[in-house]
Amino acid sequence: MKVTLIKPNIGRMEHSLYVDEGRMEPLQLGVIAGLTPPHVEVALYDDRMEQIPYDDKTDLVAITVETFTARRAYEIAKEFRERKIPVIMGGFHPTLIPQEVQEHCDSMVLGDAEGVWSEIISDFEKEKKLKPIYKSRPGIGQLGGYIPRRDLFRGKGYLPITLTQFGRGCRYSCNFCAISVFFEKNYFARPVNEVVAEIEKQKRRYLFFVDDNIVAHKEEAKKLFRALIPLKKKWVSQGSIDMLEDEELMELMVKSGCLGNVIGLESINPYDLREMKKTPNIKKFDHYATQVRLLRNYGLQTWAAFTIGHDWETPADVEKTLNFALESKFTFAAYNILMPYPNTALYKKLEEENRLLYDGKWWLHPEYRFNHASFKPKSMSADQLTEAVYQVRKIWNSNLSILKRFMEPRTNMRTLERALIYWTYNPLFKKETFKKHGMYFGLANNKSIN
Ligand code: B12
Ligand code: SF4
Repeated sequence: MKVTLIKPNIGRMEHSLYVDEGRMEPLQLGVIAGLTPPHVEVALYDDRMEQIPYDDKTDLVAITVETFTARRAYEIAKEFRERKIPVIMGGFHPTLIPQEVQEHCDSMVLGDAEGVWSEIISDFEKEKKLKPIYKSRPGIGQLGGYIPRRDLFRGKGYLPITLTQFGRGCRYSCNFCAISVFFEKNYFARPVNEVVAEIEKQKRRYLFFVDDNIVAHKEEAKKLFRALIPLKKKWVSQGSIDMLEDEELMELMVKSGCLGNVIGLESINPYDLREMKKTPNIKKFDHYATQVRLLRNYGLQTWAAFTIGHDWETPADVEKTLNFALESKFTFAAYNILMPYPNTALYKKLEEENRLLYDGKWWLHPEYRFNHASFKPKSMSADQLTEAVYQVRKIWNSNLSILKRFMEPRTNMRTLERALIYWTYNPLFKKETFKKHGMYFGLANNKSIN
């Protein structure tokens, strides 16, 4: 038996192959390959930089689907199903909106693959067919020490950083976040010894813990950080800003080799932060002055993440957010237009208020373009929001801004290694940001996915 695993891209440039130069290893496909019994042959194709060989012999196709890649995933599935190859889908989008996904595949997994993948393989081997739905608990996360098959990533030109995970989910429930829906506001941490064993099996010095919030359970995080110290690795992750309230946690984090984290600052307006239920950011709010000072003292290179388009936000406020980020000299920043992901509290609110554009399904709409507003904001128009965010990205990524932001002695200029990280990734992220802007989902000239 042969299983073909596929990571779809967001879209394509007309008919040509779109090459994502900042692509990272698709960890979920490595995990699924690791769960697959050794007698089953596994192939992996990544639509972000390679052609999918639809006519190669295979028995089953497994596609990972995010909301942004759903349209392209359906196109790929259609090609295989026309060739009578069954398709199974899993990932965030199927779990968020199974009724839609079901129409485009033969079978799907809700939750994590770990709980059901061996049953799927055995059903297929015995019956040559699958149940329409397999339900698994989300958050099990490689329990039992499954090691992702990283050999499948070789030669595909991924960034030289190993993706791994310690915890899954997050206890907070920010109203726009797909994570809190997928994991039902729960957090799960893997046993530290299994994570350490996995890290020791790979040779790279740089690691990316893809956790949604690596400090979601501070005591568990401390256990991990203590165990990382002797490994002498360098790592990045994502974490909520309340990490800074725990001095012991931060000192261990730095000692264990942390270079910096993606931190969801979201907004500098306390009304918007309250409205979106960004609980970790609201306590003793002083416009992040304390947190920016502490992050610098710890020498962490922060990737500040903002969501733009909240109810109280005007174009002038978007500019204020940019100025704050520039003054803070963050190493990287993401200015994401607020996106109503299916089944989130934000989606339901905008739906009730009749503010969703693109028939309420921007991810499927043939006219929707990446990084465009998909709902009617309250304090500006949808076009103004799209344009404001585009301008902010232009200024943030300008050569002058990159040079000025570098001049931060405790973070970006701290060591030669930090400077190299800064100068390698800022130009790369800049290039990718503008390459993807305005991209249609799926094949640009494909108006129908059915
Ligand atoms: C690392 C990461 C990135 C990396 C890229 C990673 C890569 N390999 O290329 C970067 C930073 C570049 C990135 C970019 C973006 N990301 Co991202 N990313 C993540 C993150 C944090 C981890 C992904 C991961 O490796 N997880 C570990 C694996 C093991 O878990 P998993 O994917 O959930 O897979 C398990 C199950 O879902 C299931 N499963 C998954 N697929 C399949 C398939 C089959 C067949 C089966 C059976 C089971 C199955 O089993 C797996 C094993 O347990 C996730 C959040 C998360 N917790 O996963 C967000 C996440 C996937 N990203 C998200 C988004 C929005 C984006 C962006 C669009 C952001 C933006 N505006 O630019 C971009 C573009 C994404 C794209 N497709 O091009 C959202 C997607 C939301 C949604 N509803 O789809 C998430 C969920 C974050 C969030 N807070 O909402 N991302
Ligand atoms: S803190 Fe981050 S991961 Fe947790 S619910 Fe909020 S946005 Fe999602």
